[in-house]
Amino acid sequence: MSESTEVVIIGAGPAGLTLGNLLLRAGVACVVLERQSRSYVEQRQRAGVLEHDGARVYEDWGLGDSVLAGMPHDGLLEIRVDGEPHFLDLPTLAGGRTGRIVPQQVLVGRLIGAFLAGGGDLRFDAAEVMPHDVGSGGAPRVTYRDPGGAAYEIACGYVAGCDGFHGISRAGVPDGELTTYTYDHGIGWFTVLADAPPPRHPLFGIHAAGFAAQFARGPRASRYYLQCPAGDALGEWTDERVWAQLRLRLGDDGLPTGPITEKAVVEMRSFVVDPMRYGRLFLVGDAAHIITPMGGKGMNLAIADANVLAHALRAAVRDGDDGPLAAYSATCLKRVWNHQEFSRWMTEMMHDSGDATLAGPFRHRLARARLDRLFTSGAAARAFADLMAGG
Ligand code: RFL
Repeated sequence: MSESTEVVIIGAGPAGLTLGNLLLRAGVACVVLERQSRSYVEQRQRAGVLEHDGARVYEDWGLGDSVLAGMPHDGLLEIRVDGEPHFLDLPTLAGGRTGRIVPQQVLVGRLIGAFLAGGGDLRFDAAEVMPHDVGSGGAPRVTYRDPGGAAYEIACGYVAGCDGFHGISRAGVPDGELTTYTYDHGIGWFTVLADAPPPRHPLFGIHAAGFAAQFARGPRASRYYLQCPAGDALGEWTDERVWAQLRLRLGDDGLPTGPITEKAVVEMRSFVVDPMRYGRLFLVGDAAHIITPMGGKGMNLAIADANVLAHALRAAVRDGDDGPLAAYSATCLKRVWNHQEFSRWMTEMMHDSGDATLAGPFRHRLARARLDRLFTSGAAARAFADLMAGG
């Protein structure tokens, strides 16, 4: 079956769904193709904080009510060093720029609801999705099969590759067109989701046994992170060991527990492609870059990219102005590298200040000084809060 539209969006994660909603608002026709089912994407639990700049994207496009209603604002951040609490009042330090506590699956569910309510064309269970002829001078089209096996072809002006790190969009770009930057942070993280009461405030634990953290994922669930040796296997982490290490590293003998619903090893790796474009294919979110979860920037970068691309596509399609599209990659990469630097800076501070055997005595002292500066220098704390809010 042959069809046509202005923009085909591959992937219905935060990047693709944000872009789809913004294009709908901008009056630019688009089709979103997602290989998974609706219930699968609505249950995929990952990030949990929408930074101030991310929330502004939805407010600026008139989606604040449908996407953000009832989502609590962030407030204090607790950093517990050897069991001793330190608090940073992020919204006050950032001059009133507050983020929102928004579990990623809730955001995705609301974006799907808003897109469909606005008449958006979103096709789940799309198999064998493949972009064609996206290079300069080509006439792009995207092919796929529906769940019944019927073949579709959609001719379009532009393709947005919003299909995550393992997607097909970036993989189809000819060798030599993109420069890739990768960095292995040399540590491991083990993450656990549990139906256990969330902390009063997002909580980071600095301890000689290693870094740990606990964040709310809704009113009755928590996500935990535990530093572990790079390459650690899941089997090494029994439930008993998880809770014992969390109690130790978070300095809380009475830490409430609950049924563990997910365990995973997180790759502490960074990756960036430059440019985030090949001809009429634009890479958005994790398809173009991944960042460690430290600082909570992955989902927020995806939303920021989608916003830049929506503005640029509106200018190109409605006003015939290709300037913003030409600047898309450079505009996004400025923020991407700023956040990569912040995430790396924070990773060093949070890990090296804990386990001195890994960092060595000199780096351990440096990291303690960096941490101390956050608690004693207003200027340092304000810079930190500014970056947490979006930079
Ligand atoms: P996504 O969310 O991976 O969505 C990509 C979508 O594309 C679909 N897809 C395809 N569709 C059609 N055809 C194909 N061939 C396709 N291949 C893939 C997929 O099914 C999917 O629906 O990418 P997007 O939209 O760029 O969003 C990025 C974010 O999901 C990601 O950056 C964050 O989740 C990262 N992340 C965190 N980010 C934060 O901001 N704060 C956090 O605290 C945070 N914690 C995390 C995280 C990621 C984690 N994992 C599992 C990678 C914690 C974890 C454990």
